[in-house]
Amino acid sequence: MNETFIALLGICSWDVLLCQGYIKARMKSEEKRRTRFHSGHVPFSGIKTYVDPDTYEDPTQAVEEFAKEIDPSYICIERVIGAGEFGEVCSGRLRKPGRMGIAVAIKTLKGGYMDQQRRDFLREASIMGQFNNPNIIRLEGVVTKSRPVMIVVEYMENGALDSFLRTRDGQFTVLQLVGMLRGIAVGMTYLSDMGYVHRDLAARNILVDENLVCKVSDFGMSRVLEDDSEAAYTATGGKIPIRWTAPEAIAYGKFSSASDVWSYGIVMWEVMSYGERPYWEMSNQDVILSIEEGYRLPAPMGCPVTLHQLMLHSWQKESNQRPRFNDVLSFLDKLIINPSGLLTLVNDVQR
Ligand code: ACK
Repeated sequence: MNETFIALLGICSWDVLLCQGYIKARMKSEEKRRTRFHSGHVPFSGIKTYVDPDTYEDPTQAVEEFAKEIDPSYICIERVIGAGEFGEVCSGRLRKPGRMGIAVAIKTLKGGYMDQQRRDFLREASIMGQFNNPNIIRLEGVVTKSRPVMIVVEYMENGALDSFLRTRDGQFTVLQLVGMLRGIAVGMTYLSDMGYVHRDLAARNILVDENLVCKVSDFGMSRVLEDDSEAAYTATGGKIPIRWTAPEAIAYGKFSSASDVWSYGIVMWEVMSYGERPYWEMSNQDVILSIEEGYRLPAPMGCPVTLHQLMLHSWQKESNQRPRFNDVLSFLDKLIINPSGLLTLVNDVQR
């Protein structure tokens, strides 16, 4: 890939090299996994698997194991950029001795919290700290030994993907949008390989950096979706972001990487429509009923036919009929290498 083409995609050549290395490494371990599986051995991918912090008797141990403690004097908070369920989200700088300062986002736990709230807050750090991928938000560390308790992560200049796209309607090429989707697919392939199910994949939970690199974030909520304003209670008492969630996960709580693929299809739709709300003003109940009757979101304006087909594929009722994340990724890679597959737009076909 040449430099201009890479710049067009909004990813740097280093990322491409990393990703190419990653693709090869992953293919090898995927082969190993298949061989082991077919020869009757317990499948073991060779890729590190994610450890659920809830399996620790004392969840603070999980934090100690997976997150570095940061000396609070290294952190300089600059301004408040948002509000989370547990407290403010700020931007600032992390200056470790002998290192260049870096821009960071700092999530704080507001005072007067209960022990359980502190555990729930730090749960995200013990999940994030296990991941190491260019398309997953990087955890810098935590402050737990002094107040306020903080989670420090890399700073993403363009904030959340949904609002980012809404304020830039029509300003990117299809190839740039596909580059963003590819980044998310890289992150999700990594998570599914590690056996981690996100459960709340949506454009609002993707962060965008200054080079348009998209990274998956919001890991605290894989168990409880308290923090997501889109999450609504279902008949079975679970709290679920209905519009983004696969029918089997809504109906009987069957969350899996295949249900994350369904959500990925919705993210594709959000990206190609520049942050439009999925199913517009339909009520959650109507969304559930329409999906059950076979209705699926139509292609956004100007969307290539191939991309809408991929969305429809990821919204198959039967979860085992959906593509896996590595299939999605190779499909997008092929389109990026040969963008002629992006030329036919749905509107042309309809005309
Ligand atoms: O769209 P935003 O600016 O991006 O508003 C939300 C807000 O904080 C509340 O979550 C922003 N935010 C969260 N994490 C980060 C981060 N790592 N870098 C930059 N902004 C962030 C998010």
